Amino acid sequence: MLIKKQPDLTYADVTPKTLYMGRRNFLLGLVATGAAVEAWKKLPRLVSAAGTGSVPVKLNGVVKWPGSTSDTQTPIEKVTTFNNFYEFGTDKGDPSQNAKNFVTSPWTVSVEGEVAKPRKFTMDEIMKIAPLEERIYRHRCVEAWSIVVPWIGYSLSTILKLVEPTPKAKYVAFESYYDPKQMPWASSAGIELPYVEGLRLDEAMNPLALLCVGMYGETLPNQDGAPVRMVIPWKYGFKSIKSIVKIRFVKSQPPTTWNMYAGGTEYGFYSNVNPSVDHPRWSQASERRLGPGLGLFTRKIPTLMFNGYGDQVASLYAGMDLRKNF
Ligand SMILES: Nc1nc2c(c(=O)[nH]1)N[C@H]1C(S)=C(S)[C@@H](COP(=O)(O)O)O[C@H]1N2
Ligand SMILES: [Mo]
Repeated sequence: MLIKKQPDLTYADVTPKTLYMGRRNFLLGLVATGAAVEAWKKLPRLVSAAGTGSVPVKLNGVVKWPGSTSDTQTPIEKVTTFNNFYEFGTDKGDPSQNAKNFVTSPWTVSVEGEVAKPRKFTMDEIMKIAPLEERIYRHRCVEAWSIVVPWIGYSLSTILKLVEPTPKAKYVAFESYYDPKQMPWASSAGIELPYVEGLRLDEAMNPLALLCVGMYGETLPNQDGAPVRMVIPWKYGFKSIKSIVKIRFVKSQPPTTWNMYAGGTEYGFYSNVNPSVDHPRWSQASERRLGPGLGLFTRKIPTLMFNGYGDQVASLYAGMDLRKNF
């Protein structure tokens, strides 16, 4: 493990190398050294150095979704420089630096498997299938930090219905783009790639599950999962898979990247936000919110069951033991 004296700390140094530090040790380190503030002071430099590749463009005609949270939004500067996107490096500052030249056009998403009408959607088609909505959601990472983001997109169910799932379809499997040439950092990420995720069909059809093409009024920055990603606000952040190329309807529960990690002992398939079920290596009872202000984090707040979206999703899990199905 790399240990530096405080004055030498850089932004990258205070971000988690989960594979040799562990997510919990990262958080403890951040609190213990006060390095978060130091890191944040350096951020403006990182931001101005970014942006030589494809740049987000303004999205017009976006309608305001009525269910948005009134929680204070996290500033765009923090959401776009504090990322988890292991294909582009495992430090929080890596994706904003390393994904600058990520080629996201042309792009297609193949929707296939147990469906009557499999189809490849171009990004142009995806942008026009339904009116784009701005939905301000809380996003709670399993590492116990959280952000509040005005995402743009529409319910995943809209596109799923178009391909007409057969009665055999019980789960939906997602796959991220993976190109070792564009993502040389991926080989040391310590997870299996391409990144894969999955939902039960009824979870995928829940209106809250967002197919996301933008944020803060613009198309997605590369580091946040351009050109199209999922946002599933009642589940831990890693379920919200980025840069999707394939959506496949399947008969049985699909493998997922973080569930495969550590033999499924650390990250469950469901991974619903749940303050009463701790991660084996840390508590999930509270979280650090990234908000406005000089420091990286504004305050520590209690974590809510289903991240506060229980009214809309709790019924999906009626009768299930959420400790067993964590
Ligand atoms: N393909 C891919 N998707 C991913 C990840 C990743 O490493 N690769 N990280 C996940 C995790 S752990 C989180 S918290 C969110 C972070 O999204 P953000 O960087 O836009 O905040 O993306 C998720 N989607
Ligand atoms: Mo996460």
